Amino acid sequence: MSVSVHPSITELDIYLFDLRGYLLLKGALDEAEVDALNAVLDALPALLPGQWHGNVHAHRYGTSDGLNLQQIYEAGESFERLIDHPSWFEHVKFFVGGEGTFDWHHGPLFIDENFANFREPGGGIGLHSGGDTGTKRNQFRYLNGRFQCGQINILIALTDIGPGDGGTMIVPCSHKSNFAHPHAGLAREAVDGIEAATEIYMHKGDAILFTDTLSHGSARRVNPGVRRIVVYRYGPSWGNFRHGYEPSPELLERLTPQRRQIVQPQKRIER
Ligand SMILES: O=C(O)CCC(=O)C(=O)O
Repeated sequence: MSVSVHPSITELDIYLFDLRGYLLLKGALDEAEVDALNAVLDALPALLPGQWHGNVHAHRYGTSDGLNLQQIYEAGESFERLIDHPSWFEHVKFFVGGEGTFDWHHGPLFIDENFANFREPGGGIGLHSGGDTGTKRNQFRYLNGRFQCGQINILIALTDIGPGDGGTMIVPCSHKSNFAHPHAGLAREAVDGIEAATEIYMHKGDAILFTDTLSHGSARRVNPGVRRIVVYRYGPSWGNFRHGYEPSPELLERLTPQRRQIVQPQKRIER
């Protein structure tokens, strides 16, 4: 069976994603959308890791990566719209793939993690992932004429990210690497100066679409102020939550059918 290619996905998108493991989606969100997302974040109380505000959970991965607000799609309609945003939805569906196969048993996609991240001066995250591990959960795969990737990330800038701001860094093509980068490791806390890694500068509203297999991390933020990003991670509909969260009944109630299916692909079986 041949796979359908949505008209918004160009031959160049396919070529570059396959080659480099990522696409930069310039202006994925417009100014009004970015302002609305920032307004929601501004209105939230300051939270410490482990605290909840409604159905949003404050969390950290390490010591330097900054605060994450997990389950951020619970924070309001402007975050709900990101679930199937037209700037990336068809691309994500295409690269996760699975159309017409058992992978689509419960629909095309599932979001296993979604969060806003606040990166303060001094913060960063070390280089992680890479094709060498063969990890199935986030694998990059192109087989028999179709993409079948385990995890596609959408990382959206909510602030401008330029030199000194602690931009996302990637090693282009490393989703196909057979060897671990000798300088990889979260213990390094930032990717600055690591051979072959490039920093991606973004205007607020730009997004990076990337296979999670790609070696990635961020530069250390040295400028004053806080970098804000949002990350939604998509995989096949049979996936499970990275951290064991559940969508709230209120969220499920107010979502459109398409969004509800991405947030909770499998219907609960009543006894
Ligand atoms: O903070 C960043 O720019 C990188 C985010 C990251 O490492 C991830 O999403 O896994």
